[in-house]
Amino acid sequence: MNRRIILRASVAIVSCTLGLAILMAASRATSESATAPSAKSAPAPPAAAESSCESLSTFASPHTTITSAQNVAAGAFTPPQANPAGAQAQSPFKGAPEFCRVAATLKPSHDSDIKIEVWMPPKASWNGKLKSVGNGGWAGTINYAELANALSQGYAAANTDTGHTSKPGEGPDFAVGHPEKLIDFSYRALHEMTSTAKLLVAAYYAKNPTRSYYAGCSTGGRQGLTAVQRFPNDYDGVLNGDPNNDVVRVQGMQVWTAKISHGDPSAYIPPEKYVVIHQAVLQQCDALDGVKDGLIEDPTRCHFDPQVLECKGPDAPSCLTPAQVKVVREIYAGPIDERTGKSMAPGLMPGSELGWAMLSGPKPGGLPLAADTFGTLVYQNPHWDYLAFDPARDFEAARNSIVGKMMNAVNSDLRPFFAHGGKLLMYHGWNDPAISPLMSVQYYESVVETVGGESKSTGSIRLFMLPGMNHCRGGDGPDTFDGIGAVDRWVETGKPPDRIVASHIKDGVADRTRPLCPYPQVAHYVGSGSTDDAASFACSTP
Ligand SMILES: [Ca+2]
Repeated sequence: MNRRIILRASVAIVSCTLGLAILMAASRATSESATAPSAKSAPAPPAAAESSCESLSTFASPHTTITSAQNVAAGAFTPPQANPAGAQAQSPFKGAPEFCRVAATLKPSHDSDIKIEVWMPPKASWNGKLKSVGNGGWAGTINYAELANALSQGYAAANTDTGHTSKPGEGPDFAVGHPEKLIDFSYRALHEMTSTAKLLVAAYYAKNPTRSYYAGCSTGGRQGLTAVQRFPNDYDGVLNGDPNNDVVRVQGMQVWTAKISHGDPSAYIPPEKYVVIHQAVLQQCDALDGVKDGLIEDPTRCHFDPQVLECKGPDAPSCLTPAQVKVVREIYAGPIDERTGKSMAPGLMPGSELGWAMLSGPKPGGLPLAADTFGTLVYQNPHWDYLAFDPARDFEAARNSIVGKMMNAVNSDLRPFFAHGGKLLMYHGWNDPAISPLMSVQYYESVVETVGGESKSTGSIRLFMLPGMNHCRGGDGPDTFDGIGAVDRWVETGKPPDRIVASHIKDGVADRTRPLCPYPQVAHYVGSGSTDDAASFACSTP
């Protein structure tokens, strides 16, 4: 696996000079954005009359080229072959209504090549609002599935490939020698897309969108937090899940977790043992919340010590060797500076064990993304070896690199976004095996502190933690909820969501519902009624 990563990284051969050029572009971009005036796109003067879809092919705007504008009949859209198989498998297109599909290319810099699509339902079925959707991984494709979902919800919808074209699994090689493309990926493409989408909506309907929302998870979560931090006037409401916004610490934790799992063969934990560890965790912590249901409502109260699983005799499938016990402890604890003992980033939570193959399994799917961040972007070294990862040295290097200076979105001062009524609804799965859920907790708490305490923040930002949910979706916990609906009601009424009902879907049927509660509240069983029914639970502070 190590060899595989080195081979992948070797595609990108970057000289030190080139790296310096990227760094300089990064710092220039950062300072430009810091001093730039409010990014609010001037309200477009709507056209006097609605436009036909085809007439949008002559739509004119600076550095914008419309490549296609045509009506698509209900259910008739077929995504291109290049779209990730997962998006096609969901088949959200068959139920999509007819729409006007506009594709455009934006070139805000000489090296930009930002593809965007804006999908607009007929005026009679349009809810009057724009919903932008985010991407995953290194992006590089249009997220057709989420465009179709937004369309089916009544929104005009927008998405961008973030300025480069990638096949699934490709890393950040697009950025090598192309600092402007890394700026586009980091924050510019989404902002440019948003401005252009608003103009296209105004031209098509002869009416500005009454509200503009954004929804995204993982990389999409980073994109959403980037928007509220850098371009606070772009959106009225943002739905933000499992964000990779602190790329330095998230991907540092990922690389480090893979290193401790694979560096010492005697400490490697066969995936069959994940179940053993998970069962031991549940045995100790499931009932702490008053309901034995396979879910840990508040894993921060679960202080599981894997010592209880240490083999009494030789290694066996049902126990852990002392070296494995140590690795399990470290996975929960997260990376530390080995010299000072200082925590560099939070680890994974008790309850997440069934997903540990993501970083600790034989072919950790989450590792290439993180390893490319360090190998290609931080060190520009095709021979960079994740097994030599040193938290103290490598977190610092990442923070001082283009990753920290340009991709990171950790500014906790959201007052400009809140000042115009912007609402930020964050969520994170407690069982996320890729991005520590405590990253969202820490960012949320930093915003609360920065804006002056909970009384100042509670009307503008809320965090909902999902017990038993994996990365963005899936897992034993309820993971299906109307997040954008909650954002919309919040923006329209000014009343923040006090609970959101989520469902666990099995074979197309909801077999369990549970309220999600605004952090730090958790759901408590009221003592009567089905424990699979949200009505039997109340939100309260522990
Ligand atoms: Ca429980």
